[in-house]
Amino acid sequence: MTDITIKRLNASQSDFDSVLAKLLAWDDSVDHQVNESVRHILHEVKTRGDQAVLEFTEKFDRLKVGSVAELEMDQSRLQKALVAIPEDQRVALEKAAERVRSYHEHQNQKSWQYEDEDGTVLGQKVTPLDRAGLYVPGGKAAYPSSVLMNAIPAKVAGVGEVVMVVPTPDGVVNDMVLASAAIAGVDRVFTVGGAQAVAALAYGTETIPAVDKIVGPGNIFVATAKREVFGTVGIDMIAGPSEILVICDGKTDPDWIAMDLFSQAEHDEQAQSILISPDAAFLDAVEASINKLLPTMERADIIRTSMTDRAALIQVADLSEAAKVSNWIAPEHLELSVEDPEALVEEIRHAGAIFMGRYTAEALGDYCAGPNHVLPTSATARFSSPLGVYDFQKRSSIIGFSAEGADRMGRVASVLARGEGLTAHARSAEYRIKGEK
Ligand code: HSO
Ligand code: ZN
Repeated sequence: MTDITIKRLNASQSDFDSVLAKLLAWDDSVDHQVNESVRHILHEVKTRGDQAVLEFTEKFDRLKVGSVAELEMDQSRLQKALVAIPEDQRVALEKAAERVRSYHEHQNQKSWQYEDEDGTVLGQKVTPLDRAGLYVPGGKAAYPSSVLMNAIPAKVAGVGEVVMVVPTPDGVVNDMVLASAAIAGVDRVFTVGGAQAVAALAYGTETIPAVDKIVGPGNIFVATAKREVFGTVGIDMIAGPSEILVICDGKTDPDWIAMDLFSQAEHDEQAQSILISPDAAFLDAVEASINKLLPTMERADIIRTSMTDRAALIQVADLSEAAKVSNWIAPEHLELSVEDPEALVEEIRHAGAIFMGRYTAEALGDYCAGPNHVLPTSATARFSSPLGVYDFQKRSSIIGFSAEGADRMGRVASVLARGEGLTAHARSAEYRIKGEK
């Protein structure tokens, strides 16, 4: 196996910004053929419901059944999956679910209200969504951990019904995925995938109920379909490839860091792994570890492509400069593999999840630390947050005027309404001003 040469950058080089910007860019161009075929599928499912779902499932997943009801896996089937998987997997899923649940319980939002001096009550009422749809990819991209990460916050939020869709090409079912659905408390599961599943969740069919929001990752067809149905329903995000950024002071075992970089690189060829350190000799040591460990990896081919195309070893003057570069990248995952992570985290402004200290491998966060592993990618951590309970709840404003309040604020509203030329608004407010008619 030939060694990989990883791009080496120095924050002091004159073209650093442009070289890094080029490295961070990834191909997210819209494919018109995909767009067209997704639009066709959405239209068919919207207008022909179950029948279209059956036809597309036969065409794309080679699964022929007489009715969509036959594509539903009931709770007893999920329970069967739970006993079919190896005991250690069931125990690990249950442990992970428990931690994810208790973490997300801390996120639960509460309704609140207050009363001002004239007895007017103002507040905010928090309500969970009635129904959420969870897309789970099929085949090798099916992650049971993602079922937990998407479904548990929805259940903790109090969502009335969580409906999961998962493709089962040729009828091959992933028991670990179904077992995760059972543990997470998913209410209904349909073995439908692709844009047709997104369409069914967005518009509803005779058998598959329409949901209010669709979450979960998927291939280009699923992502395009989610983009198209946004507005009819809510969506979580359109996730880009996985990313990891490690800031290391040079005192962590280079093998640990190499493996942490691999852990995201192995997701797919477009994943991005970056190491920043003030210690040039340490960057060399990690590169040597990478080439020593690569041949031992099951997914060596994916890691090789990902790291050759998109990885970087960046030398900086000190940890403060590392934090600056990291804030510019706004990574999905950020490991602070340093002596004093508490001090460094003060300087971090943009990251999906921050992993503190040498022992906190990002992989633990992917499975069982508790926080969500659905995180903002492609620098969207500048303005967005991990998937959470708040994504499955919405807020209504509460306004309750007393007679005094209606009098006082009615005068303000009246002036503004007349200024806008909206007489009905003005008079509606004026009716409630004492002594006016
Ligand atoms: N690192 C992925 C999540 C995942 N990892 C699932 C393993 N399984 C995106 O944050
Ligand atoms: Zn991962």
